[in-house]
Amino acid sequence: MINVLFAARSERWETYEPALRSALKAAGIDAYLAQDIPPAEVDYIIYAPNSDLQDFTPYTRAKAVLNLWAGVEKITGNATLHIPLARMVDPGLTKGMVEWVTGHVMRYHLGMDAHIVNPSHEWSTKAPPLAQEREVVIFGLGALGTACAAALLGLGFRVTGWSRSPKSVEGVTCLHGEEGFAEALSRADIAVTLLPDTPATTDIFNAETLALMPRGAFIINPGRGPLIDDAALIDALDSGQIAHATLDVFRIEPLPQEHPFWAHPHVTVTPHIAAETRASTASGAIVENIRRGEAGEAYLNLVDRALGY
Ligand code: NDP
Ligand code: OXD
Repeated sequence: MINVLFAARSERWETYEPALRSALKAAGIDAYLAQDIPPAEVDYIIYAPNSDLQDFTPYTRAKAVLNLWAGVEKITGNATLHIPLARMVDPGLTKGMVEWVTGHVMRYHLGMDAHIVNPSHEWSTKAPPLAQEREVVIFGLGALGTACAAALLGLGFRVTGWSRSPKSVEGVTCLHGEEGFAEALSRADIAVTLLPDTPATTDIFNAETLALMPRGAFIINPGRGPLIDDAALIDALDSGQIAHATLDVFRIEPLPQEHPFWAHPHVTVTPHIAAETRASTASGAIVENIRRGEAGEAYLNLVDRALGY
């Protein structure tokens, strides 16, 4: 029997408890699962970075921390954590992100706003271009970015992806590293930012780099707020360099009422709802890592603490 501590916020327990129990049962793992277990008796910690648990020191027997979130920026710097940390890759989360990203790309591509809000009843017969005439660049070609790339390719868009290390994804122009960044920016009629928040990605979209995008480009950011220099984005929106931005994530969340993004005519704010971890599918991912830990196999989706993701 192993002891599995559920250390995410207690309001998540009701949803996760039955899903985790059934995934543990399906995997044939005999586990005591609870929200409160003496720290020295815990084998695995199911975690969310907004948990009250911030000091891992007393968890002397724990083998791994299994994060319910894809983003790990709030935990990678925790100096009390010395055991493996796995991030969330959940089919439900991925599907949600694909749907959200595709919807917002299509809004821009089809110019939907012009017809949804048309107070002067303008009869403009200019049809939108076909997707093949538009390039979408996905910054971050990981679990989520790659799935979004596949969906957008399926709709006919030209798709470029940018990552830290070299990648090969069928149908996608793959660029990487600093040397590929300027080219990726220059191709981005629509930019989708699915990078993690790390020291290397902070303010990566700033005055200098936004200026390298095609004039009138669109930005969709479901990644993390600090990827974008807020003031530089507002300047770029005011000058028309960037036509519109859809932002789901922010440096401070909830986005403060006085933040200029709320009132900016060329910004759409969504409240960090692009995608969420779904208990039914995420529990399978968590339990697979517990199974691996018990079998002495490598964990899936381990975080590289030095890289920060
Ligand atoms: P992954 O770790 O699978 O992918 C991250 C991608 O970013 C990889 O392609 C990686 O490159 C690339 N990358 C990282 N650092 C750099 C860098 N310095 N330069 C260039 N590329 C870099 O993450 P996911 O796809 O699962 O998630 C991405 C992010 O989405 C999460 O970190 C989180 O912040 C956000 N998110 C937001 C949600 C929301 O609701 N708004 C929901 C879930 C996640 P490489 O492939 O070479 O490693
Ligand atoms: C995540 C998120 O990181 O919801 O999973 O942003």
